[in-house]
Amino acid sequence: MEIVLVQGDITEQDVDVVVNAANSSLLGGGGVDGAIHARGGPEILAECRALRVTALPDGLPAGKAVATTAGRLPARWVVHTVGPVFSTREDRTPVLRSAYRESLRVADELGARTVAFPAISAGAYGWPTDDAARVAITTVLDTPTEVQEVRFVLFGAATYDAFSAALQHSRRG
Ligand code: AR6
Repeated sequence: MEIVLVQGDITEQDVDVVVNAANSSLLGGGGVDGAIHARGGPEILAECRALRVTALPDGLPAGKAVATTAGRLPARWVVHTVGPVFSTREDRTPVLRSAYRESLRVADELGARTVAFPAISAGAYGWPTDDAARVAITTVLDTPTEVQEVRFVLFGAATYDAFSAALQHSRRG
């Protein structure tokens, strides 16, 4: 599997799966979530609402993932996952790892070959960028998957640089 780093907007990626850094409600929010629903159109929210009344009445727990249509996005599917809110009292790294792993598992179920990830939990959920990057890169490299390209789409230069350093470190190690 190849890891590609891009500085840009995840909603513009022409990939099989775009991963959404959602919240447990699945009913939208800011950041990546807001951008995906705004650009992808109402079909995505309609499917999320349907999931809430059928498979996920209590919402999507942190560390889990679920797929919907990608609406008007160039991608074929959106895989919604929920990262943990960063905490100084408790190490929630296993939940962050699970968000990446479960997203790849759902992507494999869909037969996806290309998957774009944002820096899950590194925005509103407050995860320090360098550690978010390290966890993201090491988890994806450790996860058995049929996905051929994992593209991390990072919004700013600081996040891009953190992922770049984490990727170089993993290649040295
Ligand atoms: N493309 C790529 N990256 C982006 C984009 C974009 N269009 N927009 C923001 N980022 P966040 P979280 C970056 O807050 O921390 C939402 O309200 C952003 O700069 O989207 O997991 C949800 O509904 C940061 O580096 O996700 C939840 O309530 C990274 O994406 C909550 O935020 C993740 O930031 C989830 O918080």
